[in-house]
Amino acid sequence: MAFLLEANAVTPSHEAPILLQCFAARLRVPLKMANIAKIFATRAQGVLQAAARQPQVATRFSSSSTKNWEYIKTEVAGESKNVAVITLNRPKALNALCNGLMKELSTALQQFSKDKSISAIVLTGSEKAFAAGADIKEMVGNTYSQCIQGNFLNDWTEVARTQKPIIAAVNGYALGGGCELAMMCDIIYAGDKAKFGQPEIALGTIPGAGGTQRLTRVVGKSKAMEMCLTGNMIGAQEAEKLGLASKVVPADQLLGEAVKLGEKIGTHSNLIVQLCKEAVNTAYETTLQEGLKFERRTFHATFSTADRKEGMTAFAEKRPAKFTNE
Ligand code: CO8
Repeated sequence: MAFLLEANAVTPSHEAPILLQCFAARLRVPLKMANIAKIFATRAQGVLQAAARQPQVATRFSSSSTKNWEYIKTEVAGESKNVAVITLNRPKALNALCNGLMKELSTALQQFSKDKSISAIVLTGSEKAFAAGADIKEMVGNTYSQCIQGNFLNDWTEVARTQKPIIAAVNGYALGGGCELAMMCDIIYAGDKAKFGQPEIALGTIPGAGGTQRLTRVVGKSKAMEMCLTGNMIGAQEAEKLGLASKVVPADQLLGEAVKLGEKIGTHSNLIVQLCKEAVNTAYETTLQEGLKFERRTFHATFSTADRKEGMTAFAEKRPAKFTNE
């Protein structure tokens, strides 16, 4: 059993149930429900203990880290100052995603991830552009061997790896890598003039950070093919109709609405929000049966948390819940 627990501690959560079955089969041990529940309870506690060990950073970034940003701006927003806002800030290039910008974005995400006072993160750009794609001028001279040896794209994965919920607030152009960046977020709110597209085909290349994969899963093959093979853009209303964006709001209200959404998420237990995000993301990584199994076990694991107990007790006592993220 210790062997199983140890393996589970280092296994990506969505693979855990499959792995457990493999171990059980190899060891000829029947995998009892109680064992599984215990494992997931241990895992939930591990998540919490790891979070407790992380150093607290100030709610607002210290002035030294703020003034060092060259390509982004960071601030905290919301009544409880629990929503981080990262603004891509390279207006002359329509927020083209150069290496420096992506490195800063990764650093800011890591800092906000460690900050226990932050419940959700909003990623936004300017009114004209969320981001007009990867920086074409920076890429123009790249060779195949440089891409491979320089691990090109390596700094692009932080958004998808972040455990806290990330809301993309998209005004203006979200093209190429910009559209892909928005799709790495958990929820997309679109300003009414937003335009989404994968125009790489016109540059003699293809999407490289999820445009052929995440877009296809969201809008289906026919629409994804049309967008990727023509480079045509779609507007905010169509993006909402296709399920790419969950809401369209007037451009000047977009950031406020995104922050409000972050605040609403922040009223819940950060711990349970994290588990819930993981469960929804698992739907994109596995079969329905394995996903359902993962969801059930994660649901069971919530019964090892103080916040599950508090949430249900508060309901029964007709009072607001006071979550402690434990
Ligand atoms: N890269 C570099 N510079 C850009 C980019 C870009 N993607 N987009 C715009 N700019 C620059 C322009 O060159 C211009 O600079 P300058 O004033 O110095 O000439 C400035 O931003 C303003 O742009 P425009 O004058 O073109 O503005 P318009 O309003 O006329 O047009 C458009 C706006 C339609 C958005 C137009 O700029 C455009 O088509 N941009 C390119 C869009 C595009 O093709 N994006 C895909 C890029 S490839 C990609 O994202 C691959 C991702 C792969 C994964 C990630 C790998 C790292």
